[in-house]
Amino acid sequence: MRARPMASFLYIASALVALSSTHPCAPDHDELLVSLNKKLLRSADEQASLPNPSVHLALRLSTHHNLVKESAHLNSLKSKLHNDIESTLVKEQAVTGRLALYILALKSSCHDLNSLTLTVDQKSETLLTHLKRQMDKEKEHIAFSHRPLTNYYQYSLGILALCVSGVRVNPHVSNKLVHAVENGLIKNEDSLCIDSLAMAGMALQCLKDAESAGQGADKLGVALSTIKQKLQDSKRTDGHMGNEFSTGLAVQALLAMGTQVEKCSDSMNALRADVRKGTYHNPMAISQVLPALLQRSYLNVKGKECREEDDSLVLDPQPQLTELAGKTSIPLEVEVVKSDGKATTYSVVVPQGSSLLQALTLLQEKQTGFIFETESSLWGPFLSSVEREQARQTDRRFWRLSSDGNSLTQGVQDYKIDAAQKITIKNTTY
Ligand code: B12
Repeated sequence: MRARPMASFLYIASALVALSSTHPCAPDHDELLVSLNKKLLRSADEQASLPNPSVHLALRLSTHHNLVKESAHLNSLKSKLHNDIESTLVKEQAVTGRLALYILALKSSCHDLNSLTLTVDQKSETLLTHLKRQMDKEKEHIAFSHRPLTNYYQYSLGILALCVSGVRVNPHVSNKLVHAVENGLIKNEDSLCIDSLAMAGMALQCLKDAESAGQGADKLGVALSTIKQKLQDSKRTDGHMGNEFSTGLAVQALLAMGTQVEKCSDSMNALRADVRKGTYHNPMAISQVLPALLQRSYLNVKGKECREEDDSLVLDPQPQLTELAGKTSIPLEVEVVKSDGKATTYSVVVPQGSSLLQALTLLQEKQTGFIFETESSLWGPFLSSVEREQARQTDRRFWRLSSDGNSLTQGVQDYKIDAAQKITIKNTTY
């Protein structure tokens, strides 16, 4: 039989193209991306009391879109979140992180930022003017008490939002972040500092790219190297940096800082492994992981043009959830340690698979004296008061959650009780 060189060449070439569109390390990569993207779109579609700007940002940074639903979500941000931020400003409470995320979300939809204003004391000013003012307050607070009004995560988000919007950032503001990085002041408990360092990395990289750093350029470069090193050093044997919930931001930061994070790298494999396990169901978690898996970062908002976008993402009908009857009962001990060190232990039996929130509600209903309250946040309910004792952020205190001595990596709504254990809720300083 005569060989047909042209046909063989075409065959090999098309096989190579097919191979390059899947990944040798993860043939299901694209499938996982679409599943996360759909979960995020579904969360945006549900009429939440407060639409989440981080969800919008991630939807807009994606390659697949549902333009009608994204535009409806944008409108909802412009009414509900806008009003929420305005009323927080009226109460003179810090709103740096939310305002920054709102600006990033608007930018990601190519919305004209100057067309929106926030009105406080009958004075209407643009969002960017308000953010600049928030950042000045944060900076004054650092000068006065060595820490921001909110935290370094939100401080970095503030710089990032101003920078990607093309606003010159006051060098005194950016210097305070560089100083915090260089002096190891960005520390939260456990791995929480990886998220904050990652956000600082994206903010400082944006400043470096804008070349507005002037004389501070050298210092910026040093701080960026420090962050890069710390992120790389935080890598666990399973490939996660910090923990499952900080890796997305850490990957985004490394990409923004010009470090190659290949699709088959340890960290990407670790993220995909957790997508398969279903670890990322909280919309806030998905919103931080999806851009990383797409090898994008929040810095990509800067050059976004919103032209000729794909419009192929559709939501499948939601599967009916059937309650499993006859669940196993799990005995749970709940220890509360108040600020004076006094500890009380309670017992409760809960159906296997209950959330910690459901377990605490059952315990409260038993009227043993245990009572609690939560406050809503972008991550879900935040435990704020236990046995009438508040752990206030203004006092740098919070109710720290742990199970058999290990700090929880999820909050009360997401953490599921699958086996007998002792939950400790301790009023802690940070
Ligand atoms: C700073 C921070 C804290 C600070 C917040 C106070 C402050 N003023 O600094 C403190 C130390 C109190 C804290 C506590 C906890 N945190 Co925290 N925190 C963060 C961090 C680094 C930034 C949050 C932020 O400012 N966001 C910006 C603004 C715009 O969003 P926001 O929703 O308005 O912000 C508020 C909430 O996020 C809330 N908050 C902070 N952490 C958590 C955690 C949960 C589960 C909830 C519901 C709310 C919440 O505090 C923020 C400030 O008011 C994030 C990192 C990240 N990737 O998001 C982790 C992060 C959200 N925290 C996390 C965790 C696990 C906790 C704890 C459950 C730890 C523990 N073992 O107790 C507790 C919450 C317990 C409780 N009482 O309900 C995880 C959540 C992962 C998940 N899947 O749920 C993250 C992602 C860190 C990580 N990589 O593990 N946290």
